[in-house]
Formats: sequence, C-alpha cells, structure tokens
Amino acid sequence: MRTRRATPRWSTKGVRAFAGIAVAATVATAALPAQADDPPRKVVRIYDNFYSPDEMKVKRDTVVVWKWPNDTGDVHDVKLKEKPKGAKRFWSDPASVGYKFKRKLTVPGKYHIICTLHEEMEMDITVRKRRA
Ligand SMILES: [Cu+2]
Repeated sequence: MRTRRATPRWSTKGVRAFAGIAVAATVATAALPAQADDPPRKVVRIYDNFYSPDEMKVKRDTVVVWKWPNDTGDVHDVKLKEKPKGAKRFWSDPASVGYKFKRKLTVPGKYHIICTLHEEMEMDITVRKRRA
C-alpha cells in the first residue's frame, strides 16, 4: 500500500522538476541577444618573427587576441613593455603552436608589446578614449 501511494507522488515531483528545467532553458535562450554587447575583438597573428598587424588603434575595452600558428613556428611570447598609467601588466607564456593569449584593454593610451625572444619583434596598440 505504502509503495503504491508513494509512486504517484514521486512522479508528480518529477514532472514539476522537469517543468522547472524547461523554464530555466527558456530564460537562458531569452538572454542570448545580450551577446551583441560583447566587447569587440581584434586578432593579432604571430609569425616568425613578427606580429601582424604590428600597429593598431582600437576602442577602449577591445579584447585583443594574439594567435600563434597552428602548423609550425618558432617560440614567441607577448609581453607588455610600456603601458599607460593604471593599465595592468601582462606577459604570456612562451609558445610555438596552437596557442592563444588575450587581454581586454580598458585603459586608454599607448601599449608597446614585445617578444622577449626576438629583439626585432614588437608592436604598438593605441587604445582610444571612446568606449567600444
Ligand atoms: Cu618571437
């Protein structure tokens, strides 16, 4: 008797729980258009031995992504050598292939970036005051 009564109760709970998941899924889907507000991205490719582009101007809060080659390449890194006051320092790991490093640049000004393994390998980024 007890077991029989317990069974319908259990399944009712199960249905409610399922409904809850369905509601959560709907909310998550509705939140998707917010992605349009994601910060813009700029990609810098890493080659032997240079960054491409080696100079760029971006709006404030742009995410800069450095991408290493997928096939073959020498070891390179990305180190922030000179920065505007208040900007956080950054220095990537040394890598050769299939690596990615990204930083959101939130402070306007001039960023000078170097590869510590190749003296000639450097780049400049100017971050504008205007927000992206
Ligand atoms: Cu390098």
